Amino acid sequence: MSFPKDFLWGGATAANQYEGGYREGGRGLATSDVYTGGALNVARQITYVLPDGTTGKMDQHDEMPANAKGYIDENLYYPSHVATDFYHHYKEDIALFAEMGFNCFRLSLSWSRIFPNGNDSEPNEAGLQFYEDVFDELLKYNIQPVVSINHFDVPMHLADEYDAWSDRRMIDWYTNYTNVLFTRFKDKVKYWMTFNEINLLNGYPLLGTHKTDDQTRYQAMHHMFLASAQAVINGKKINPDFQIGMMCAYILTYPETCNPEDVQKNIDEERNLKYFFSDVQVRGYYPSYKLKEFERNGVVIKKEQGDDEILRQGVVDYIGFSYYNSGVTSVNNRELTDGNVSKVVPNKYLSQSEWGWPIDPKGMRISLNLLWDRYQIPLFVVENGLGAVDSVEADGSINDDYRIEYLADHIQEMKNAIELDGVDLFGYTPWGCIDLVSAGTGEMKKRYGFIYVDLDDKGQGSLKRSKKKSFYWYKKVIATNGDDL
Ligand code: P53
Repeated sequence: MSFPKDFLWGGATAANQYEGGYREGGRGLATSDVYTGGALNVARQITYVLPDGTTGKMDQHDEMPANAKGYIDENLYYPSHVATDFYHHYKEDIALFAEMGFNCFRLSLSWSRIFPNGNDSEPNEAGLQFYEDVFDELLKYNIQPVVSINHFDVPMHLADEYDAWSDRRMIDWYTNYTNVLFTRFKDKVKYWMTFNEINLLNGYPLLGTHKTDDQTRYQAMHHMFLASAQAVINGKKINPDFQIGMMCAYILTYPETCNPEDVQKNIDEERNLKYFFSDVQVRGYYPSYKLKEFERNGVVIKKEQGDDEILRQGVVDYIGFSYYNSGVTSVNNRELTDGNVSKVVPNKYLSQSEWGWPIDPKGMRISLNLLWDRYQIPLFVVENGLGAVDSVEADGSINDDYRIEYLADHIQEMKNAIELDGVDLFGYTPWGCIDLVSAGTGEMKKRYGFIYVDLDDKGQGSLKRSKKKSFYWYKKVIATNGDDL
């Protein structure tokens, strides 16, 4: 026995990186629409306008001026607008997923496609219909949709007018949004996730707040935890069979040495980067280490009566997580290399991707075990993969053996976690199963797909789809339920 018989095999995407059609079908603007393309070591920029009409640009990690509004500069390139155009290619793409043998497909819904301003009193029917058509197309091939309710943006109106998640009213607007989804799609979607990588969200455009300080971020998080818990509670009433999960970027870190100082620092880091979020969403209450940290740092979470009860009741059914790489924690302060996401201490035992991400398949088994040991609830690897430059040969073929090797090694470690450790893992959706825009850099050339899309970093290309070597490989993996890697 390796992978269970009904194991979910598929691929994962997100609206802001894949869907496009940003002004079609009545869709409203989202914060991701004012986010320019960048590159490795070239930060993506957020464009904004001030009330006096002056425009500006800032790095994602900067604070946006309090009165600034997201702004589209016609001379700049914003990769979300067309992305890789799932909006117009969904039938073709889903047919290709079916050909690979997918029995599930992870996508995110664009909140502003359904509520153009985020808090409209009625949903936009054309937006709902688009997703209904997509779900029907998937179900036609017996592919289960796996839905991320919100992935890395918010309707721009909510960010501009209310500073998004820093405002408690967001809970009601998100609840309204999720109630509409749950009611409309109750017989078409079983697996949901409330927020993609909730542990990575900060500032504009991901969280939609103008400020990035701890007080703002954690207050916003409190609202998101409540919104997520409320969605779980409501969802279960609408369909008790729903499986509603959290989604966490599993940033595995190792202490650099056996120096207890490194080990303690690593514990702190792991709590800060990920466990705080899963502890709240899986256990239903704030962990003591975080409450102590808030006390020390003067962070005061404003709660209302009943909040604690909602958190307790709205615990998630499963943990969806992304796993790409591992990092190293060290108290030894020396020059660090830039892995594009965070400054990382190099791990001499591991090689790196072209974008500086360490490649660590064994870390997949370790991560699965750490999560399983801590929580004892079902796990779903909803992202994993290698971002790499692909070249198209003269005959049109794309020989991405590096991607096959990366994925095979990671799947082998998932198998080990199931076979050797008894971890309850029920699905795998590798990231960007069809090429899409990179979240970190906004590039097209950082590709993850089994399916190639003809588009470059400036938005030039035919959008034509073609199969890479890994397409045929993954098809065989699925056909043998993971036995033939
Ligand atoms: P890209 C950083 C670290 C771990 C996961 O990332 C991350 C990020 C953001 O860059 O995001 C997830 O495209 C995310 C996807 C994203 C994917 O990882 O930067 O859920 O939206 O595309 C890969 O190579």
